Amino acid sequence: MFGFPGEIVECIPFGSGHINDTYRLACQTEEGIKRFILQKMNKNVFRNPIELMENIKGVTRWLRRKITENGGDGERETLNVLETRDGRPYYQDSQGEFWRSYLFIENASCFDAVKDENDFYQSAVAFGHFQRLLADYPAETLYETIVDFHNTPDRFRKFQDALKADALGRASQVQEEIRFVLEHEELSRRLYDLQVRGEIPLRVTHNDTKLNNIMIDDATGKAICVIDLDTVMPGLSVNDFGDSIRFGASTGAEDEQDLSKVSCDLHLYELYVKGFIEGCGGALTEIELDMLPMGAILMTFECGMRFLTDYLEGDHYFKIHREGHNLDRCRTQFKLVKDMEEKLPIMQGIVNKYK
Ligand code: ADP
Ligand code: GN1
Ligand code: MG
Repeated sequence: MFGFPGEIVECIPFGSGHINDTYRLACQTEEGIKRFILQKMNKNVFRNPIELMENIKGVTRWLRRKITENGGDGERETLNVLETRDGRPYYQDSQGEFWRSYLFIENASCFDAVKDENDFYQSAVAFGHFQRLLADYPAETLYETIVDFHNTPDRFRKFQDALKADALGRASQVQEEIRFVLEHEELSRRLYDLQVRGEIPLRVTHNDTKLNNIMIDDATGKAICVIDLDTVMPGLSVNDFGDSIRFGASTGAEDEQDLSKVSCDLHLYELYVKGFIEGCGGALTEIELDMLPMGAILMTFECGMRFLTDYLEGDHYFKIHREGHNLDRCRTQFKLVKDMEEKLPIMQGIVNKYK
């Protein structure tokens, strides 16, 4: 097991991630309470947890070194992996499940929606900066933890497979959503084609840049730590940008049932554009900058398509908390895509202001 200090006095489910089972653990030690995150990794999603933890160990070691060199706090500004008593970064239980543990980042919070717009701006700077810190990371040493994770045309094919199989007979009730996906086939290839032609660079990116994957310091309001490093792999900066817009610049929750509440807030979008470009520190190429709005549209489209695929397949990828949850999530994403398609010229104008 992990080398937790003292006596474990509390272990409660924690956070609102869709993938792993997360717990907050408290240990009573002589110096007082010490807290940790304990996570059961989702083995349905992550087929090779050992490789995954190799990635996280490598990336966090790299980040800790850079953070400390820049005068930061390496225990708070990146994840710190706890080792087991026999020196491994994971623990495999008798059922074959893989667990890991991190130092709990105290006096900081994760948000499921933007409460203070400065938090959103700060998260943009931090996600951009994260990419900059990893710009010279040896990308060839990273395992691909989920193959074709943001390969949108491949996601499209997987959607078509799910539709063909229609395992639960749900397709007939979601014809409008299915039509929406099919109408967007050509668009779904836009970024992929640029990448294949080498017109847009592969970088080491986070690939899951939701607002609740960043911790905001309670005292200073600064985004201090990028978390959820399961999908750090070579990817596109515009996708990191786009995923943050998808989640954080929406006026409604990802699973809002009243679609009239869902649209892209252009003020929040602008704050994020400004922060992300600053955080990337001039590293983005002209084409990447021009493609930022397309990243927002495509990440939202891809995510909606993934929710719909999971709905058709019987909800075994994303955790659901009610009947039809993935369908509700899919609908908010498609509503956002429609809204952003209409706002595209304005979104491009905003990027031009800051590039
Ligand atoms: P998932 O992949 O399921 O989203 P995350 O790694 O994002 O899992 O963790 C889920 C939640 O747990 C986060 O949104 C955050 O609230 C909390 N969390 C994760 N790691 C830490 C940490 N080191 N310190 C404090 N809270 C954390
Ligand atoms: C998942 O793990 P979490 O909840 O931060 C998913 C993302 C989706 C997101 C949708 C590994 O993110 O790709 O965009 O849900 N993560 C994985 O909310 O599939
Ligand atoms: Mg998460």
